[in-house]
Amino acid sequence: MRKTGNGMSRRKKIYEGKAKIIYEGTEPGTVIQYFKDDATAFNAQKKAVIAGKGVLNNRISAHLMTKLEAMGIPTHFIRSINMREQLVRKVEIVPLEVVVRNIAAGSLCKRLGLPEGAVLGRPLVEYYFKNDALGDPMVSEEHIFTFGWADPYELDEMVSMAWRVNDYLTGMFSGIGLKLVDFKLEFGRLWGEHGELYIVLADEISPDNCRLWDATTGEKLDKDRFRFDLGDLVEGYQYIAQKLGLVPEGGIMKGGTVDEALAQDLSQIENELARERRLRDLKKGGKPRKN
Ligand code: ADP
Ligand code: AIR
Ligand code: ASP
Repeated sequence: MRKTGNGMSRRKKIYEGKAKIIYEGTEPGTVIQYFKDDATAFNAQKKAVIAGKGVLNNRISAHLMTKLEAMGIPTHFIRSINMREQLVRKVEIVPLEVVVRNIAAGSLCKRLGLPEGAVLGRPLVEYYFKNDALGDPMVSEEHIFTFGWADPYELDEMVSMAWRVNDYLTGMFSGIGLKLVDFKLEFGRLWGEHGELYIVLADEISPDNCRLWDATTGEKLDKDRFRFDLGDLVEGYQYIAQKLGLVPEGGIMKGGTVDEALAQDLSQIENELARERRLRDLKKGGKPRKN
């Protein structure tokens, strides 16, 4: 395949969303997620391009998906391709956004008049219908079953995975001085060799869809910096990546742009973990994963 100037192969674009482009994958049953620098908020009413955001989200999401997979949560993630792209299993996206909240913020405060920062008595799981034209309205289990967006088995799987993701990520972020306030997950359907259905974690987990606050200062480090014009969005994302040990102390930005050589180098590390996972499958005597 011919390469374009920015290292991307020419291939079929399947979909372009607000933050990512989906390309046809290099193997059957796969797609490539390309992380753009575009930032949008409030259903794309607010837009900007923020250098470095895509690279950092690609890196952070690849890392978190790999960790979750190692914890036994099935994900779409296969491997990192380069600093902006990752290969994932192609899934049929369940048209729901599953939001888990530990601390009141954002639309929950607006809807119920709660003070921002109130710690919830227990994690709260909410569902939103994934539909940009309608502004992703909040829906109940009854809506989900009535309109057939997911069946009770699928919803059960999604909710139990969402709780496990919350347990794991809350602990992990707390260990590096960050508070996981809330996050949004998307899930997809995958069918096995015998037609069996698997629900897997899809899309991305990054500061674009998690609220993360510094545990000591309370500083917001996520997309709220963009939503509410707090500035320094990429610095917040980079700080999270540094805390996770994904980028060096000095960061990956050089004079407002990404240090491409460094970012490219770092993007290969996650592949080592994917290789480890394949080796584990082989050791267990199971069928090795193709990817
Ligand atoms: P949006 O569509 O909300 O603007 P993005 O810009 O992030 O969001 O676009 C990525 C799109 O790809 C989303 O609609 C998401 O549901 C979808 N997607 C995520 N993971 C997969 C996958 N593994 N297979 C197919 N589609 C996916
Ligand atoms: N989210 C929801 N829709 C899109 C996104 N990114 C995420 C937010 C926040 C959580 O879901 O980033 O972490 C709850 O969002 P809100 O706006 O409902 O308070
Ligand atoms: N992701 C949505 C948007 O881009 C909502 C948000 O993040 O505020 O508009």
